[in-house]
Amino acid sequence: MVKKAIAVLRPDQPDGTVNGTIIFTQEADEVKVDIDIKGLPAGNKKHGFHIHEFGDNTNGCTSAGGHYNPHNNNHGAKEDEKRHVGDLGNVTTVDGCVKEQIIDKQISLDGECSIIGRTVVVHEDEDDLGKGGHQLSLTTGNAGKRLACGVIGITK
Ligand SMILES: [Cu+2]
Ligand SMILES: [Zn+2]
Repeated sequence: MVKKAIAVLRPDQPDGTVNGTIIFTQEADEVKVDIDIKGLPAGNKKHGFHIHEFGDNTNGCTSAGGHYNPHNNNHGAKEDEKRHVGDLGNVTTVDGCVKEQIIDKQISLDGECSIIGRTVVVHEDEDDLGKGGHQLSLTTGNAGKRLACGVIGITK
């Protein structure tokens, strides 16, 4: 059983500045996500933060595909029962950096909804959590460009 996983975020573009480390720890019925990101735009701003389906970064973060959605739901908020499994909402910067912990019950490091081998993405814009009324709200939360991403791999 996988207990711990890590994703090292790299910028999507060669001139990108965003990087960081995301550590996933499997607890009894939830996963603890420790987020450490640097190089986001200055200020205090929200950025969409998701697990995307594929662990493929061939063509930058685009190759990671859409939000990980094994149950075929609409995009939603982390607190919604019906959402993409990959919908972890937003992270919030302080002076361009993020240091926060998320606890989530839908993602898992094992079994049916395992996120191992998929990709974490941090976006340029705020995720509207499916409620923005934009044509992209129910698929991507209209979170804009992919600034950085990293494949989730098993660690000790
Ligand atoms: Cu995303
Ligand atoms: Zn989604």
